[in-house]
Amino acid sequence: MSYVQRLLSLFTGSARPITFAALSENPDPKLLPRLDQRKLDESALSPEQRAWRRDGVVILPKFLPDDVAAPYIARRRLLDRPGGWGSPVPYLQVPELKALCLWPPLMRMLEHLIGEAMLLHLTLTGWVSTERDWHQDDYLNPPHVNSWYAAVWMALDDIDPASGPFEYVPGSHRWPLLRGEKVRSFLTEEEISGREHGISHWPKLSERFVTPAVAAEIKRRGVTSREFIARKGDVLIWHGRLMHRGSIPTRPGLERCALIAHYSGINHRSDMPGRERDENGQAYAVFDIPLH
Ligand SMILES: O=C(O)CCC(=O)C(=O)O
Ligand SMILES: [Fe+2]
Repeated sequence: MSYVQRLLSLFTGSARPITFAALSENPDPKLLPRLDQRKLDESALSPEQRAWRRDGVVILPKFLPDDVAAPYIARRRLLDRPGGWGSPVPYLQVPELKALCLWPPLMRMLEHLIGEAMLLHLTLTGWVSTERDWHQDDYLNPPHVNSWYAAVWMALDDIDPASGPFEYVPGSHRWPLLRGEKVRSFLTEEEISGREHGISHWPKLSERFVTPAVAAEIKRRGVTSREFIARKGDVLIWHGRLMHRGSIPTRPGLERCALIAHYSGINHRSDMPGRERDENGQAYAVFDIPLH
């Protein structure tokens, strides 16, 4: 929508709230992973695959052994910055981070859920909540990613409920999918093209109408959300279409000692041609982004 059109709609009083329906669609089921198919023989599925299908999350208590997480925790503690590295891909320069994100049992679990080997391409290393309000991650990616996507929330210490835990709506991975193209149609050209350090502005700018649209949809459906109050070593894996947020801490500044890593199906990221493999054969995307 152009600036003039928006201005006009304000004057004519036709500015209605933008609904979730206007921002989302049902993707072609043929393009979705096996566990997202409506019809499926569930008898042969593992408990984790059933949970994934039912809830859009898998919770793995005490999945990370202390000695696997310890090298990264020690390295991250040296960085005296609650927000973590500014780079979206610090795993390129921090070997302890890369090793933890590509830990083979975790990678095997991701493949077990998505149905193909996964490619690491984003990490969030802050030890505070992102405070990013309701969204599905999938729409922040190109449309062909289409649920060939998973993100992992690793508790590196016991999580205080006042620190702004991860919050999600179980089963919302079966809702229609927010689409970047639809979201951008409500922004101006300048808002869409704006970038800083190679990062687009539109996801942040669109929160002003995406957040209320999703909040209204949650209310309309009468569903309740859940918080992940994790103990050290617990892991939560969530679906690219799951509605979730980093909740607002009730005690601001309280440490939330977690690592978040995002992955896509290795055959579904033609937009990320630069890749390498670690010594275990696990794949990660390579970008020309220095550590910062
Ligand atoms: O802060 C959080 O727990 C949520 C982070 C998030 O939305 C994401 O990593 O996609
Ligand atoms: Fe997210």
